[in-house]
Amino acid sequence: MYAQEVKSTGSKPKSLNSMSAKEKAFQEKIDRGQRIEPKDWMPEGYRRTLLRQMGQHAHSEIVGQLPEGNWISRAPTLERKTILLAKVQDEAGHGLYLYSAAETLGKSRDEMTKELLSGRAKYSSIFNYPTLNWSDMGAVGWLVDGAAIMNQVPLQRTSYGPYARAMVRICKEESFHQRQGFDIMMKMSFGSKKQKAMAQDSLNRFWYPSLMMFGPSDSESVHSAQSMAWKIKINFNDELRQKFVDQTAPQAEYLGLTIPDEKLKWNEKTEQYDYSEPNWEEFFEVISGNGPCNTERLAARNKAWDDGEWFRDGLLANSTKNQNSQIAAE
Ligand code: BYC
Repeated sequence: MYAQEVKSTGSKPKSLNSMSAKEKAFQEKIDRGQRIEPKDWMPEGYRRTLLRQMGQHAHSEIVGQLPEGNWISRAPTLERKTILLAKVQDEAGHGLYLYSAAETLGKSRDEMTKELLSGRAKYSSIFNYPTLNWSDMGAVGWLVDGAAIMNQVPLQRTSYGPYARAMVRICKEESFHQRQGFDIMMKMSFGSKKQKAMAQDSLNRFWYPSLMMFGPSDSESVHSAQSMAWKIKINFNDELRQKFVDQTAPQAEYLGLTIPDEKLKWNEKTEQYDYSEPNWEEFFEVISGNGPCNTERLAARNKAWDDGEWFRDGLLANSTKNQNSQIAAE
């Protein structure tokens, strides 16, 4: 019950020579850096890939509210509580922009929601890990939002207009989220011994799951080649993961915390950090529905959907009534 059940399949991009005239013109438009808009012709595969990625992205924002929502009522001060509340509200907004942008491709938000609730759609692996203490709010903001920004800033240049435009505001808000997380980490790391130990424990638990957010290693990524040819995706998974490690390692050092990786070391030759890969077996288990919190997360979303039925019905009845009285007045 409530497991994610989607099997990944991807196909290699066609060469220009083997494309139909329409496909070729479409690819050349993308290669020139022009945007694709909802009413433009597009290959069915392009539409499906976008719907898959944007749908997963929207679901991640919505499910991503759960691990943090868990701490709103237990935030240590009123100020921290209002900040966290604002952040969680932002995530809801991101989900809504993304569903709206995806709807321009001809699939309704209700359909996408049903795919999430039934376990037919994926959402980010990271949200299947529990948030056990307040310091996890710091680690989530610092690492999870940090990884999200690394992946999402390039998506502002993605080829599909509505997606690229939605990403602009999302990225601005995500960067506030990342800073609030780092601020919590500073308070904890420079606080009492006990607080510092909590911060270290959060880093230990969230480090590898954050690295997994960038997706499997390039050799295992089934969609990268075609998605990059269509500029739905701008960077390879490993490229962004490396950038994230390079950005985060000095921040951990500043905090006086230790990244749980004995191999992590600055490499003078490559001018980047060497680091250990996450446990990919664990990643594939989590995205197949067998992570620590998959069942709990989908059960919570299903409950929210069921509990909100009376409200959706009320809105619909009110809108039908308004429409009918408008028609009667005309
Ligand atoms: N979790 O061929 P690949 C956020 C799936 S943060 C779950 O490399 P692709 C937030 C992948 O979908 C996160 N599944 O795929 C932050 C595919 O399965 P399907 C949301 C994953 O699409 C803080 C299969 O593995 N961000 O929003 O080229 C608070 C093979 O992978 C994951 C986005 O969604 C994963 N980590 O690349 C609140 C950004 N990684 O579809 C919210 C947009 C891979 O064949 N998305 N898979 O069944 C992307 O940039 C890309 O979709 C990915 C994956 C880099 C994630």
